[in-house]
Amino acid sequence: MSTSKVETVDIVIIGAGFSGMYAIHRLRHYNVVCLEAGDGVGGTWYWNRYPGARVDIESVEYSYGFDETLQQEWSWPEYFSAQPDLERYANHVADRFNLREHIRFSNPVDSMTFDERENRWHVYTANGDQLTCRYVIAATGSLTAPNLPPWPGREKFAGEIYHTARWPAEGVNFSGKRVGFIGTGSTGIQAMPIIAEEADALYVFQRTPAFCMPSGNRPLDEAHEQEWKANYPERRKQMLNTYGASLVNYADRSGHDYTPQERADILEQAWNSKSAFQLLFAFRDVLTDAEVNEMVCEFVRGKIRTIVKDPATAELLCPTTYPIGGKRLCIGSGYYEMYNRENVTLVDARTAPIAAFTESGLRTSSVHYDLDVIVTATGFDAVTGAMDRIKIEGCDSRKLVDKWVDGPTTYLGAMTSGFPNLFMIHGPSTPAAQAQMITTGEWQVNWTADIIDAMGRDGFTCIDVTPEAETEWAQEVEMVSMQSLHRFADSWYNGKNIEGKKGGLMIYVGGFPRFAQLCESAVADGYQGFVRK
Ligand code: NA7
Repeated sequence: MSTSKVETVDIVIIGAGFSGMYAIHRLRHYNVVCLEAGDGVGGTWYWNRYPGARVDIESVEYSYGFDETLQQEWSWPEYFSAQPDLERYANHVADRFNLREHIRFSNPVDSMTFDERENRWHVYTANGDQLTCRYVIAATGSLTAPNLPPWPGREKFAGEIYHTARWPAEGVNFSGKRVGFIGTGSTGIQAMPIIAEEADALYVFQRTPAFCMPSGNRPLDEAHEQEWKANYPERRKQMLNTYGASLVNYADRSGHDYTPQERADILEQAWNSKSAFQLLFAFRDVLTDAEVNEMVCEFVRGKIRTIVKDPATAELLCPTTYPIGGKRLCIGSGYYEMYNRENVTLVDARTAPIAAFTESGLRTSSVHYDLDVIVTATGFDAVTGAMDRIKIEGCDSRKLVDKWVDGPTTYLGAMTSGFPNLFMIHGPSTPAAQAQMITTGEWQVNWTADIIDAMGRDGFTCIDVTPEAETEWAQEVEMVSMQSLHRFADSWYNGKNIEGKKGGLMIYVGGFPRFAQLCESAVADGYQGFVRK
C-alpha cells in the first residue's frame, strides 16, 4: 500500500447528517474531513424520501439552535416538517456555513484501524481514499442500515421492490398498481395513506399492530413561530431540561389520581392536542406504571374501534402485546381511517407469516398475493448497524463487531474501550430517539469537542475509556431501564426487531437531563472512567 496517497488530517467525521454537519462546524478550527455515503447532506432526511416522510417532533424544536441568526431567519412551513423541507434546511445550513468544503460525498468509510504507536486512526473509504487522523467522530445515525426482509425469491419477483429508506429520488408511480406493503411502524403508517390514494389496491402485511396518534399537522401559524423566536435560546435550554428534550406538556400527576371519567377527558384532550407524543405524557407514569399504561392502551384501542368501520379489521389493528410507548409511538395522519377505503386490505402476517417472494407477488404460509409493487418498510438494524458495517479495528487488532457480538458496550454512549480516540454521537446507550435528536446531537457534539479541545491543551494524544467504566455505565443503563416499560416491547430499541441480534436495551431511558449530567460530571471530576495519555 503506497503511503504517498495517505492524507493527514486532524479529525474524520463519518456522516453528514445533522450531527455530523454540526460537528464540522464546531470543529472546523481543526483540519476536518467528513466522509458521507450519500451524495447530499441530511442523513436520515436524505435517505428516507418515501411518500409521507415527515418528522414527528415539532419543527421549531427539531432544528439547530447553535446559531441565533439561523434560527431567527429560518421559517418552517408546517408544524411537522416533511422530508423535502428537512432536506432543504440541511442544504441551506451546509451552504450558509460553508460545510461542503469539508465533505466528501458518495464516499462511504469501508474500514479503519487504530495505530497504537502513533495514536492515530487510519481510515479507508470504498472509493480508495486513505486518511490518517487523530480522532474519528462517528455521526453515523441510529437508523441508517436498512433491515431487508429475509424471505427467499426476491430475484424472481418480476415487479418493483423498494425499501422506504432507499427510495428513488424520482419517486414511484403507484397508479393502477397492486401494492404489497410490509411494515406498520412509524414509516409504514406515514407512507401507506398516501400510497392508498394512488394505488389500485393496497395489501398491508401486518406482523405487529402499531399504536398511532394523530399528528395534527397543519401550516405553522405565525403566532406560534413568533412565540418561539422571541425566546429561542431560553427554550433550547428548557428543552434540554426535559426527559425527551422537547417542550411537550409533562404531567406531574399519576394516572391513578383520577376517576375514570377524568382520565378519559385528559386522554381525549391529549389525543386532540395536535402535539405529538402527548398521550405518553398525559400522566407522569404512562411509561413506568403498567396499569396506567394499559389505561392509555385501552383508550387508543377504543379510538381504533371507533374509527375503523369493519370490526374484524379494527380488532386486528388493536395492539395487545406490548405497552404503548414501549416501542416508538407512531404519529400519523389518516392511518386508521385508511382502512375504511375499499382498496385497502389488512393481511395478518402474524398468523400466516410471509414465506417467500414469487414471480408474481408474495406468498404467505396460507395465501398467494398477486402484486405489481412491493414496498418494505421493515425498519433498520438500528443503533449499531452503521458501525457494524464498517470494519473497525482497535487496539490489539480487535474488531468492533467481535467486541459487540453480545451487544454493544460503551461508556456514556460516547466511547468503547479498546478503541481510543473514536467518539460516537447518538451511540449505543445514549438517549438517541428517546430525545429530540438535533438538539441533543448538538449537545453531544459540544461535549465531545470540548474533550478534544482539552486533549490538545493538556498535551495528550490518546483518550480511551476503561472496561470498568463501561460496566458501570451498563449498570446505569440497566437500572433506568428497569424503571421503564420499554423492556416489554420488542423493537429496534432493544434489537429484537432483527433476528439473532443480541444485547439488551440500546437506548438510555433515564431521560436527557440525567444523561447529560452524568456526562458532564464524569469530565468535571477529573475524567472519571477515561484514560488520557
Ligand atoms: P420499525 O419501527 O422498526 O418498523 C418496522 C416494521 O416492519 C414493523 O411493523 C415490523 O414488524 C415490520 N417488519 C420487519 N420485519 C418484518 C418481517 N420479516 N415480516 C413482517 N413484518 C416485518 O421501523 P420504521 O422504519 O417504521 O421506524 C423506525 C423509526 O423511524 C421510528 O421508530 C421513528 O423513530 C422513526 P414487527 O413490529 O417487528 O413485528
